[in-house]
Amino acid sequence: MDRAGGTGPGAGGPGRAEPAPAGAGRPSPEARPRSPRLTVAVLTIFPDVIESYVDASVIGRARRSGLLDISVHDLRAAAPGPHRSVDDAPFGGGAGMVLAPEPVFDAVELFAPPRPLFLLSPAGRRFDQAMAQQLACAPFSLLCGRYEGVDQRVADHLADGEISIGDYVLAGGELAALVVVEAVARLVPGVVGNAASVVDDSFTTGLLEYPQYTRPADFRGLPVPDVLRSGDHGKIARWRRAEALHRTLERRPDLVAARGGLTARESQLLREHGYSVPVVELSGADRPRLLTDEVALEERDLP
Ligand code: JCQ
Repeated sequence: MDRAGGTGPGAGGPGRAEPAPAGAGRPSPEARPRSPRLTVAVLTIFPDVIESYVDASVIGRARRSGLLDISVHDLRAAAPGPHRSVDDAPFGGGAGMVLAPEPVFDAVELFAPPRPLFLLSPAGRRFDQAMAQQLACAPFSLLCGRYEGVDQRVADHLADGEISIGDYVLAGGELAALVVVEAVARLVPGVVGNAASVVDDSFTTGLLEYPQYTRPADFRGLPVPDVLRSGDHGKIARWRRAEALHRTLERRPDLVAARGGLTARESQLLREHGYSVPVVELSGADRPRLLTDEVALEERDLP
């Protein structure tokens, strides 16, 4: 997904000025901040898994530049014995093993990771963009569970909270921790090249993103929409807004409902772009209320 700033279609279009280079008006990527803009610690029995992904991704570049302080700690570090075992059979019986409290408490006492410390768990609070934005503001730590579970005393008396990345079960918290680290890290100014791309994101605007195209203008007979090659930036912005609204209505009507439905201007914009507008119940001239269930089921064609 690497994109060099200012080299895409339209940047060097005929008769148009080059856009400002990415990073204009901001410190260059090489300018190191005196202190990191975000500190995160990850505790895991697979530190190499976390390290290798972090190193290979955009997070690694930001870490090397001093923007991010990401430390990865081995939960086995404090575990005794030649086997450094961290798990044991569950009291009361049952399948599988449980991550024992002692190595986890010992590791937290040894490494003193920044608080709050969150356990990754399917039983946690659901991670979303709003949580990512909150986490991007201050140091925190992530504890990766494994096996069939983690001794409850870890959640009750060591962790400050539990985070779930979704309603499914992983073999361990490592992938969940990487999801959280990446979603949070890219919100830290300077970690991704273009600050606008973070602001325009889905879930920040409350809408899914509009479709994107790059060269060639015709790929195996599949054309790029003419409007994007028109050079009319007002028209392009309106088309993108209409596409984002249309997609979100089709695929995630819950997101439209969560932002209070469509405004009269948004309904108008959809109609101007040839889209039908879902049945709405007017509850105010400016922000008509949209009946979520009807969005998917009933669409009414308007002139
Ligand atoms: C995180 N969504 C799923 C697996 C037990 C804490 O106990 C457990 C943790 C895991 C790893 O995390 C997940 C997960 N968000 O599976 C089993």
